[in-house]
Amino acid sequence: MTITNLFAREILNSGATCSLLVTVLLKDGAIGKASVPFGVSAGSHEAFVLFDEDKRYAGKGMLKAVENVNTEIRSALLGKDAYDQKQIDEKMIALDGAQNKSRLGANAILGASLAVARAAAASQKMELYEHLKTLLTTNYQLPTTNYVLPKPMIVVIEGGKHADNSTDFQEYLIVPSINDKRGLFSVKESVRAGAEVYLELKNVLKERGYNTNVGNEGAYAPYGMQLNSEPWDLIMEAIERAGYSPGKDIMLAADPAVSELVAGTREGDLMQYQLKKENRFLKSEELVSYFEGWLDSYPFISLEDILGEDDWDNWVFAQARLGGKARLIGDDLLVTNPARLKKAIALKACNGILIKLNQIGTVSETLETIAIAKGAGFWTIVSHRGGGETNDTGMIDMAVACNCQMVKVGISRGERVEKYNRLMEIEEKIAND
Ligand code: 2PG
Ligand code: MG
Repeated sequence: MTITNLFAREILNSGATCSLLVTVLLKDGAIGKASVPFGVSAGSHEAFVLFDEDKRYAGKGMLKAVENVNTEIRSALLGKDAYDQKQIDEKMIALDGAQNKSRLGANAILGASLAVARAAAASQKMELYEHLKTLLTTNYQLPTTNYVLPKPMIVVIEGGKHADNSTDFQEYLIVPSINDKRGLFSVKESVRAGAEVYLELKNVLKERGYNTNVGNEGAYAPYGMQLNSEPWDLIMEAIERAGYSPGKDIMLAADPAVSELVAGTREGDLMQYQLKKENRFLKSEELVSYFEGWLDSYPFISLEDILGEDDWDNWVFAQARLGGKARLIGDDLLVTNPARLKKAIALKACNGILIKLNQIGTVSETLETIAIAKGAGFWTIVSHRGGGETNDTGMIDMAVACNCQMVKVGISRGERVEKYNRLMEIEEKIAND
């Protein structure tokens, strides 16, 4: 079905800076709209987000990206078949020409890519997740299977770059019902369990004298936390007080995001990580032992970015040492990039991948990365972004289409709850089909 119009405009994101909203029109009248997020602790190997870098919005305007959609991308895509997502995306990749999409901006390209997918779904009277599932099975040769909905992976305490003077590490997460082999927990029940723990955690924090203001991702960002491991004890208490059993009903996960803590090379070539709260520097191997201590003390299912984005040798060491105790997830390490993922598979550097559409910049490449990850037995976890999120819920449809294990999203703030509300809506739609 032919694309007859395509245009973008600047919108606000959750961080009071900008994103862009792309609209695509098809010959049969179908419309698709999409907006894209970006991260505040973005990895340096991610696809390029084109900001205006002028006086407007503290440099984070997106008028240049809007202009690129309205001129070059528009001319390239008018008249093209919206059902052929691969051709659409390849066209934009070639048009950009740069390896990291820095000429037109991955924000411009992904906005157009996702809007085309939505328009194609609407034209076929399909839900976005149904259309994406068809693309996955036809273009990437994955067998068609029944839907297995992703579990919520909920950020409940945040620190690092996402908050002021909280913890050194970025995210403390809970995962309701991941051990639920008998399928007793629906998405709705998992969301409810997560929200009840989150609400109880507020009481636990207040009793300890901490504030309960929320950070970028809707998690609590308690000011002045002294120890980086303290949140785990508070979360365990909240799980029990909410009437759930840690390790059974609800598991833990962490994203320390330590690429943000790299403090140079103090001794020879060895990388050092700085834990300001604990007033010390750790070498990679010491950091792995540090996190092993967490795994031995609390019921974890996964640890994300426990080493720097280029600390490959130590990822291999960590995977060999910790891989049997929890999944190791690469975010800044892999940046949803098929080439980096293939390297990690070959090296056995981790066994899970965080998926963010804007890290790679097209729908097709995201599907490709997920297909490769699934082929290697990696967990796939589709994630929100911490900097500028929008109300777009495409990430949820992507996770559903590909039977990803989890979706990582905070459970308060409008742009986050929109994602869980979409997941609950999809659960109902699938049950009624
Ligand atoms: C992460 C993300 C999302 P940001 O590191 O996983 O939680 O943060 O979007 O800021 O990179
Ligand atoms: Mg991360």
